[in-house]
Amino acid sequence: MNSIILHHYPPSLFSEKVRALLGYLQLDWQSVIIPPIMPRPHLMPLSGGYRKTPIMQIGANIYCDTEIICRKLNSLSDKPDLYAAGFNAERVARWADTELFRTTVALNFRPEAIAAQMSQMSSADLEAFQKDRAELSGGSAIVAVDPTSAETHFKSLMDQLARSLTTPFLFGDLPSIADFSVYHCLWFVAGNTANAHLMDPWPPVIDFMARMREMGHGQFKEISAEAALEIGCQSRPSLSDEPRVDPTFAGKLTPGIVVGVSPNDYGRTPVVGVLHTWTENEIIILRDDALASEIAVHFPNIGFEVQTVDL
Ligand SMILES: N[C@@H](CCC(=O)N[C@@H](CS)C(=O)NCC(=O)O)C(=O)O
Repeated sequence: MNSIILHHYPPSLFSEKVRALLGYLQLDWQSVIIPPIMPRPHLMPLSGGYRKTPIMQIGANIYCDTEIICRKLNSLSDKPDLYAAGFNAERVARWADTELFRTTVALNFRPEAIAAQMSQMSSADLEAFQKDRAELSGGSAIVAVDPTSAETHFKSLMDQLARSLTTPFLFGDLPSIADFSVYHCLWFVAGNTANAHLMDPWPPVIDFMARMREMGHGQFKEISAEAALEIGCQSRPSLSDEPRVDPTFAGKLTPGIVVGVSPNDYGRTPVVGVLHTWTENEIIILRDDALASEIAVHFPNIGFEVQTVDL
């Protein structure tokens, strides 16, 4: 079986969600450290232009967005189902990945927090980083939360969270997908020396973070971006199902039609390919890449837009 490859970089909070999940699920994986800004010349032939981080690769199957990455990892593990807590856990996960995420980014982008975070960067690197993120957001701010309100919101959210943590994890004695989404946002705040103290007044949150951190990142080895691209070139997509496009979600679109799939928030570059699958949770397109040959690119249904493309 082709192994799990994660394309990520250490300070990426969404990558931390997946690293922690790999630790909990005890799945072996291979790590490709990508640059925190574009260009990523060995990854784009695999992802078809999707530029957010992380990206997961299994042979010639590419998973874009942690929502679909986590579902896939859950399906590969013998551990209890992370989605067993049902709709509420999935909604809390979605809330954390959007609203809590925006609040924590606003906190970490306050001037004093940026200074703490970027102190190792040269001014040229900082400028390149800011230019890259402006491109990512299409010129507007990724996060439009006022930094002062962000601190107040964060404190209210911590208060609510502390009162919800009456069990080791948010939905009981075992982790659910919600815990990983909440964890990566708080990990981002905890990792910033100017903001780490903000959680101190809530011991249940601190204990929760310690439990999550103990999961580690599992067993992994580093490989190069070139080696990962070569694996993609040498593999063929593994798709268990015949094309399955459910009209409930796809409307009039049918398998075989050429579409562009893009996130509906930021980093909106469409990935173009032939529609293969569109179900309640997943969209899969097939791409023929000049460098990487045939690649199946997987996206979650929620948070993405699909447009037909005239070639
Ligand atoms: N909804 C996406 C969000 C991913 C995301 O925003 N990742 C940040 C890094 S933590 C990113 O892509 N930053 C720009 C980049 O790495 O190019 C997911 O769940 O994977």
